[in-house]
Amino acid sequence: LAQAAPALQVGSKRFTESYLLGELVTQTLAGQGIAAEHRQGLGNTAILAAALRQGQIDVYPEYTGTIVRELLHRESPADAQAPLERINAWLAPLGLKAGVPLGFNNSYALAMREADAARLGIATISELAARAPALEPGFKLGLSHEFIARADGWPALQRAYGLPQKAGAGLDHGLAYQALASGEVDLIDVYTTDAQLARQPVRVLRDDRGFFPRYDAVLLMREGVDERPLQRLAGRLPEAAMIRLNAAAELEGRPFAEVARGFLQQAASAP
Ligand code: PBE
Repeated sequence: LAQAAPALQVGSKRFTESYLLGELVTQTLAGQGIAAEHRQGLGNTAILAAALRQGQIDVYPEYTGTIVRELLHRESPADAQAPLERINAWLAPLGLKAGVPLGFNNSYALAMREADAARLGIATISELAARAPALEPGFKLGLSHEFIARADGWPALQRAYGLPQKAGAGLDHGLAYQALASGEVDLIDVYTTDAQLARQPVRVLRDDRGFFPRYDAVLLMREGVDERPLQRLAGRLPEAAMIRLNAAAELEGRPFAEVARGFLQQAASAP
């Protein structure tokens, strides 16, 4: 008797977009009769990468800049812009590969309340560094835990721009906009596909020194995973489409599985 193949284990990180992409992957497989299970919100990047390498999961949504900087520890600016074939040559010794570029970039950025940014004349990260002496002594950063600790996060950004501010205690990214709006903190790190960016009076500071690499969304998987059934997701998510899905889940409170199903049904009937 042939044994049924074990269900493919799909992972996701603990933020809205990752949950949604994990659902899209799981449902795309299931729709083709491939058993798949979504292990939702397992943790941060380090935890997902370890789970993948240890075979606890088979695939999860990841971002090119995150792969190059955080997983491969390659620091040169050129490496972060490397095409997928190069990235895959670096991933091969780890038994991993990246594929199925989804169609959008989701970068880290810094943001302030619009009113403060306007009053202080801060539009770029360089200006944030230059105006530091003019900021109230209580000017408080509300950075997400992962951003504070990452190779492509706060410590390196601080060095690149000479930012004198202290990182302070980390917060959960899901709470950052609320903390900024209430005045509890004055500066947060954002993800550029966050749905709240369009709904709140915040100013995203221009990365005028080009510190952040591209973070193109891809699927990171174990070498043995057949990526062909997932190819139908390739290029299907332009940035605006991803922001809409994030809004449906985060602002309208719709369940991830339902938002993903709606998207896939629409995609199936589109040319
Ligand atoms: N990002 C930007 C990060 C979080 C914000 C999506 C590239 C990541 O998950 O790697």
